[in-house]
Amino acid sequence: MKRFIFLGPPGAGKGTQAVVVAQARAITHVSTGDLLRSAVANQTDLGQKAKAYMDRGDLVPDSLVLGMVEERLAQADAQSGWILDGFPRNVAQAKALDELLTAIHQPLEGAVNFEVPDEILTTRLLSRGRQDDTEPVVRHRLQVYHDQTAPLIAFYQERGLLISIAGNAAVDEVTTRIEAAIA
Ligand code: B4P
Repeated sequence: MKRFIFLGPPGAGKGTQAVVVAQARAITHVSTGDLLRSAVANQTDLGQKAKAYMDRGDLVPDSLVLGMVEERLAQADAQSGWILDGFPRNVAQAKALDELLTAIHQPLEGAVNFEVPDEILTTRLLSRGRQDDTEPVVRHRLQVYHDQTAPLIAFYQERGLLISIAGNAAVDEVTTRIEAAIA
């Protein structure tokens, strides 16, 4: 398999694992969170629009995120495979991704879903200390996850693409579990 999405709550380890798995498979890691943070740091038009949403722990509007992903997947390094880390994050994004992948003839092969209890997520995020990792913002991001992103578990299960991974273990152990599940 060479085209995946990594799904899961904030702090589940999607980004941590996506770096390792993408490198091992020589495919491209596409993190919408990283792309948005870089747009904010560079003060692009997109970054200026996205910043307030990210600071509050809200999802950035679909119209901004979709264009960014479409542009990224058109680049040369994405043609041999990819992991989409943190995208899609709601059903509208998932449907738009389906349409895009059909149009570019690159079907999705697996949706790796990280399962980690909320209390562990909060501890991990507060110790990471990114600008949007304050206690009230983390609480809000978890709520947004449960309301908007968790429905994607059923969405991908219905399509026969869901691969669930218990993510509450050491980083190396989680990598081993993913590699075994997607081998
Ligand atoms: P993201 O950048 O996607 O951030 P995240 O969900 O917090 O991180 P992740 O799950 O990747 O956790 P990580 O590996 O870093 O999103 C940030 C914001 O961007 C969103 O709130 C939103 O505003 C916006 N955004 C992004 N995508 C969007 C989209 N598609 N639509 C709309 N808005 C979007 O791990 C977290 C911590 O845990 C790290 O410190 C790590 O070292 C540690 N850790 C990882 N694995 C561990 C393990 N096994 N054991 C112990 N610690 C571990």
